[in-house]
Amino acid sequence: MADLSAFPITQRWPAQNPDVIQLYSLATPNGVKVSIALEELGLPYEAHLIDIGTDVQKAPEFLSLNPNGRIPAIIDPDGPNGQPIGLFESGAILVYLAEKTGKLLPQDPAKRYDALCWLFFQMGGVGPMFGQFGHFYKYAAAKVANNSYPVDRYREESKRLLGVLEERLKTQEWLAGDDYSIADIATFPWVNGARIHYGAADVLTFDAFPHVMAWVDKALARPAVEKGMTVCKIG
Ligand SMILES: N[C@@H](CCC(=O)N[C@@H](CS)C(=O)NCC(=O)O)C(=O)O
Repeated sequence: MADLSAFPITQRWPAQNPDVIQLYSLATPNGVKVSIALEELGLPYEAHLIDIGTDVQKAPEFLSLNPNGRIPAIIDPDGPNGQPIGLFESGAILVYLAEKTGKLLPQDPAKRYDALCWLFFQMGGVGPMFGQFGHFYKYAAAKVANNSYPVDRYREESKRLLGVLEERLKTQEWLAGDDYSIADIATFPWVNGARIHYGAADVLTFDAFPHVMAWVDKALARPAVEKGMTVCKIG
């Protein structure tokens, strides 16, 4: 049985089965990326629900795994050289899982880098911009009731990013080309999240991006996605 005692997070969220990947997450657009990837890859894992609404992600035990105090994070008891490894940042976790299994990332070097371009486009663009848009449009709406600038800025930037995705998906079935990859897994939950969490399909003019919406629906229809979206869900 794997020894995870070097990871203080396991004191607060004990591993029932320390031999499988430990997932610390919540079913947010960043959180579901990892549960979807684990389901797609068929890797055994144990999920620990981290309710970020209670700020437990800022507790010392959680910070010991992710000093940035955010979900998702994982421990793989069977990491490089068979040693346990802890990881945070959803993009890094997706690359790790893809490389561990040799799946969800093209083997061909040029195609692999293309997939990484789209993965980082999500990490540096879609995630932060959509996240700020959702913050001002929904969660902090009362605080900016007299100032439309934050909503205007992040709404327009989110629409611009949707336009970039639309152009790509006019000619490619998936973001990295022919094959579904971690670039898709990183990105479609954010577009879907704007719809279900922010109720912003109209304000982000989703109808103007038909290829993006068809791609989201195609991803959502995958059984592993359906399952992955329910892991670490509250209620
Ligand atoms: N770049 C990080 C972002 C993670 C992130 O922002 N997670 C949010 C939930 S979607 C979170 O944990 N928020 C809690 C907080 O900010 O305290 C990643 O992709 O893993």
